[in-house]
Amino acid sequence: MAKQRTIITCAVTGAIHTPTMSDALPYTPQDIAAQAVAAAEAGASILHLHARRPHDGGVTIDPDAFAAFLPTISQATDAVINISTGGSLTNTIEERITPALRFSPEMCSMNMGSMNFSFHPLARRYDTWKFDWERDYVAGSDHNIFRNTFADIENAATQLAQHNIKFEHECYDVGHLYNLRFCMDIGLFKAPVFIQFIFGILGGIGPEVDNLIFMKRTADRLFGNDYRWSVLGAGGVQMPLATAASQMGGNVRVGLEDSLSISRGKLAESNAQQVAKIRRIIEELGCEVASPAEAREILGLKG
Ligand code: KMH
Ligand code: ZN
Repeated sequence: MAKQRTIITCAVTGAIHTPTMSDALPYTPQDIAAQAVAAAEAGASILHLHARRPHDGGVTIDPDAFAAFLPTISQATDAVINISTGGSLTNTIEERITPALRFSPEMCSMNMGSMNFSFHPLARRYDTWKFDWERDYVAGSDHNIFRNTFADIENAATQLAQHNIKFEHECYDVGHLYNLRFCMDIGLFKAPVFIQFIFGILGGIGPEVDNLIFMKRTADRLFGNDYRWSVLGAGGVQMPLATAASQMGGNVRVGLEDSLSISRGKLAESNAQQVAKIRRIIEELGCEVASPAEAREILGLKG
């Protein structure tokens, strides 16, 4: 019997962590490109990308900032480009989709509900030595509401429809699965969909394996064979939940967007180091990692 092929997505820099938290977090276009290429060489077949301001590492949704690294990545690797439409918590949906509209990548994210957005206390277990969690993630911001109303989702889906982009449907809680089912029923998204089950965000479902099983069981009921899935654990649950997902037949997402650590109390040196670690675990446990061509086939990408 053919071995299961597991797709590794690497989320290279994101919009949450700041360069003050880890020297490894890339924020110049050169560093984002170099780390993305190294992650692909280590086994990531999808690269989930945000842009940052080169002078201070702050988040930007300016398409020109994406233009500063996308060609370098595409020339150096065959990996699937997945552009974030999450932007930052202060951007409107209209602003957040401008990079995807301009570059028409094979994939982009699609966030499936509004929520409070912070890191979950249970996901701190590797990271407590380093961060002031109250300041950095929970209390310090007036902007920790992540807005993704049905109107926002419809707006984004309608504008992006003509580009034939495969969405990474970001589902942070079980209700978001029902939101996705509803949006499919009214014709906004076509089957099969690709769902990212997200754990470790305070405001979403808690980061326990029991909840992963619950999300999977609910998705099975709502989508039947009409979905593929992956797991993202933020913070210290990144590797444990990715390992569990790979053993349940799912795909995985790692990268410095989601966790700055490589193991308990130890910062990761790079995105590639996290990719190499989860690849080793997946292979040692009897599965194989999907190539970019295999990821394209599994997800039915436009190529
Ligand atoms: N930061 C992750 C928890 C997006 O870019 O649209 C989810 C994410 C969202 O990657
Ligand atoms: Zn993202």
